[in-house]
Amino acid sequence: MGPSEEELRARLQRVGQAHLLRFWAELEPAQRDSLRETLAQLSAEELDEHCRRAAEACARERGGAGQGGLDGSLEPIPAELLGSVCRSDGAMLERWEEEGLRQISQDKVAVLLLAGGQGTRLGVPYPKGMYDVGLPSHKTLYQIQAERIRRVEQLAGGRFGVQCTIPWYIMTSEFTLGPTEKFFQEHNYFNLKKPNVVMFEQRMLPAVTFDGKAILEEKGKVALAPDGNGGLYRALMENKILEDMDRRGIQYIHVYCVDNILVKMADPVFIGFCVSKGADCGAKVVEKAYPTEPVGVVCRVNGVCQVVEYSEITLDTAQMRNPDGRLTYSSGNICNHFFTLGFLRAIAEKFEPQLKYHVAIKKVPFVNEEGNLVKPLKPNGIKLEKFVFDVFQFSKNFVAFEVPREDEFSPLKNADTANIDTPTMARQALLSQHYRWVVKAGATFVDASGQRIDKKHSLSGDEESPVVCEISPLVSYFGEGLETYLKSKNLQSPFLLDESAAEFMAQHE
Ligand code: UD2
Repeated sequence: MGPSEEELRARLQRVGQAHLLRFWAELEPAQRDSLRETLAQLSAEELDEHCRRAAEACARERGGAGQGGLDGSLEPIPAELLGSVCRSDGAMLERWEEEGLRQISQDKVAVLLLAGGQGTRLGVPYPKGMYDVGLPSHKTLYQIQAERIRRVEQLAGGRFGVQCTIPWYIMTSEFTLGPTEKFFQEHNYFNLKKPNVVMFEQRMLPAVTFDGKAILEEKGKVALAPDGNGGLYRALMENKILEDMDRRGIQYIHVYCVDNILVKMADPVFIGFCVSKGADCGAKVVEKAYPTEPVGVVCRVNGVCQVVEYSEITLDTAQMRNPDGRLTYSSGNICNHFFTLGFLRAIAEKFEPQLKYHVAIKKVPFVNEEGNLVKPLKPNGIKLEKFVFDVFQFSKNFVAFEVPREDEFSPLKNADTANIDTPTMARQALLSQHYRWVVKAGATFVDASGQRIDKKHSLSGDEESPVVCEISPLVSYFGEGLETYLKSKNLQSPFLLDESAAEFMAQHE
């Protein structure tokens, strides 16, 4: 039993939020319980603080303080902290890969997926990880990621002659936990062992009006939103995830966001690079494609490494170029981070309260005083979010690692009606990559009459693949090992190399 109506009303009245009980008399007992439960998650004082903070931050932002405030203090990230795939020789890349595989083979590496977002821009009513971008296999993002985990476990285990496991931690929110769990159950956890897939939930916070009132989205329901992907650190603590990692002997964690179809799960090269540099915190970056691309930039602010989000940098700064024509702030964040367990512990136990809240101003549906549902045409509500990368400032040894965009970054953000980051673009990015792998492995695509379709040995990142060619992650994680099946073979489009096709091809050399 929670507090009585009178108690609840008195508490809310004290902090100017009694409107949340406006329709109490009309609510069914179950609705009352649920409202009581939501309100119990924050004390009246916490609710008051949250609402004030939101209104103040929003007033500052609307007064123009958010944009440009940082410009004078920015510097690009120093070259010595920035590793790069393109600028490193093959032997070095192999050494990093070997180091990463060694750590994986010793069960010291975990992956952690940030999957609590609402995916509003994509506009589907289910979690983004369940999205099928229309590959020939119709695999969803979750399935692709699960299979990459299995393959990289095999690669590391094979290299060092052991069996090894990469646990998969998945941060969800009230919106995504139920459907994600159900989806994994229905797909038998994509043949991963269930105890090695650990789902946990981040916190939700009320959306607030510009004058500091929590919003009712239904008569008995407060409008809540996840507290941003930086809610991770609090969620790690509240769900005792760091203890779980410690029990398993995990030392290194690869954190990534759900929507990048090219994500290299537990990327051995990135992990090996970070471990070799003795880093406690690292970020993968790609060279920004154009000034207004919606990615944060990794840079220094007053001498401290951090990400400045795309919404928080001015156009003038985003457009600055070096004499060689490259963007001055070119290290685009792709939401792929490396953390040591020790670093995560320090954040969770000590620094988390210092992480700043970012303001998102959104259209939040609400019930008006008459009890009617209103879908606002203009933004009316404030959501406060923490960002996962805001912890870089606490790192003792931060590194960044630049990777080729065409191999590692194609995020699914928008529906196909948009110009960028759409399902079609994600599908094309993967098919082009697989086509490049297949050509490199020595195969040729021919049409029905045996004519060669394309002689080119490599495609540049934004070129469309001339054929439909998909390789299962269970067969190849990063293009490795394909010669065995494909050398000197003539193939026809559409071509799908899954485990059974690979077995067949290996037997019919
Ligand atoms: C993220 C990065 C941006 C850039 C871009 C590249 C942040 C804050 N920004 O921007 O710098 O790298 O990705 O694609 O990281 N999520 C949660 N809980 C939440 C909100 C989001 O788990 O409360 C997850 C979400 O499910 C997704 C990831 O965080 O996996 C990124 O979220 P987003 O799509 O809202 O971030 P975006 O594209 O604005």
